[in-house]
Amino acid sequence: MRTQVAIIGSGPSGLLLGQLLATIGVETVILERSSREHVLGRVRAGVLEQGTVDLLGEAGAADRLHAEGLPHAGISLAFDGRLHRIDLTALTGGKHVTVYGQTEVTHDLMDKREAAGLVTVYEAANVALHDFDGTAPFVTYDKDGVGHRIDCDFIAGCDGYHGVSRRSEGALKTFERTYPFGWLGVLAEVPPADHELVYANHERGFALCSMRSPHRSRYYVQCPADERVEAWSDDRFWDELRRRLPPQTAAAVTTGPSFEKSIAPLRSFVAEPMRFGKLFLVGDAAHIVPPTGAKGLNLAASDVRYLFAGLREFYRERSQAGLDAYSAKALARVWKAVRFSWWMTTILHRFPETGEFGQRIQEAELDYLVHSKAASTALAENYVGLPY
Ligand code: RFL
Ligand code: PHB
Repeated sequence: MRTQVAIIGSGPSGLLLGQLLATIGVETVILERSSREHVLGRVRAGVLEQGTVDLLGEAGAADRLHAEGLPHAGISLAFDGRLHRIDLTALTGGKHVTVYGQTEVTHDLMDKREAAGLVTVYEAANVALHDFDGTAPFVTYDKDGVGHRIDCDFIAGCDGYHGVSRRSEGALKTFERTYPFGWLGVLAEVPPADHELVYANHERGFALCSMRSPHRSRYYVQCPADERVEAWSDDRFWDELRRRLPPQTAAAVTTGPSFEKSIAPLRSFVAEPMRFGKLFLVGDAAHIVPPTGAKGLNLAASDVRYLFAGLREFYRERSQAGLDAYSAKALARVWKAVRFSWWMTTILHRFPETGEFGQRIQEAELDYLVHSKAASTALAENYVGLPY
């Protein structure tokens, strides 16, 4: 088989890149290790920056997002037993974020791809990348025990943190920070405790009230990194969540049976550069941020936008300039989001090793943050998304 761009991974990065390339007539094949159902079963991000919404619109995959996405003009930080609202819209000259689940984004992009008759190979095993530092790259994989080969112009490594693309290149420099805790997340068919997201700093640990719709809530609590999800009954989760919230917010939590419960480790990670010859790393394949700043999915979208612009320039004008600039452009934005996500994580979580000094510093920082217009503006500007 031959295609123009072979895309590894059908998460949001791979699907969005494929859809954008389809709008300019560039052919793609997506190779995905898992099944369609498995990809759609993963519950992850929930907050989209305006740039991400715009890009989904450009890809022609934003009809349901526009109809069902919830625009949010603010978030609250909870500490000292009460909520402190950050007015994102007032502080950023009119910007907002949109609450819409990653699962729905993926669903919409998959539907669009299928309707256009574009090829995705699910359950592609042993995907391997070849000759991307030469002139004739190709990808091999097995499907139902039979070996296949796809020749292509370029390979887009959109296969996430555990994918094969990054591991195919030895000359990477990596930067990593792990955190001594994870997030235990629950999804339940109950109305949210607040109409906006609440990020809580509490002596028992961080908690987050989020949502997917007016009837569906997503909650998280900080837990030890080696915690087992089986140790958490629904009752234990709801009790712990309410303990970490201000009394008024705790009283507004509607409990109910959870239909998803999982633990995510927290990590900051960047691999440089993001391009090796004809191979481009995109999204989680190149970088991971802790979810505190809601940046993971949005960074994947900005990478896609830079790569799409480079590929469009190549196919339309036969110019390599955009592709040559991809890694540096993407990394400049990536590092700012890595910094913001690390900082949000640092001010909101309990760190076992920093002791009482660290705790007082956190309290001072939060107090400064909500009382200084300059400090809250810096938070708001990063939260709604830095310009591309
Ligand atoms: P994805 O979504 O991981 O998709 C990669 C796809 O590649 C496939 N794959 C392979 N395919 C073929 N061959 C191989 N060898 C392959 N290896 C892997 C995988 O099956 C998968 O389908 O990466 P992408 O597209 O770059 O998208 C990035 C986002 O998914 C990610 O940044 C966010 O979800 C991060 N993230 C969160 N971000 C937030 O903003 N808020 C959150 O609450 C949030 N929660 C999370 C998260 C990431 C998690 N991960 C990665 C474990 C919770 C979790 C658990
Ligand atoms: C979510 O709704 O899953 C979510 C929202 C905000 C975050 C992280 C996750 O910062």
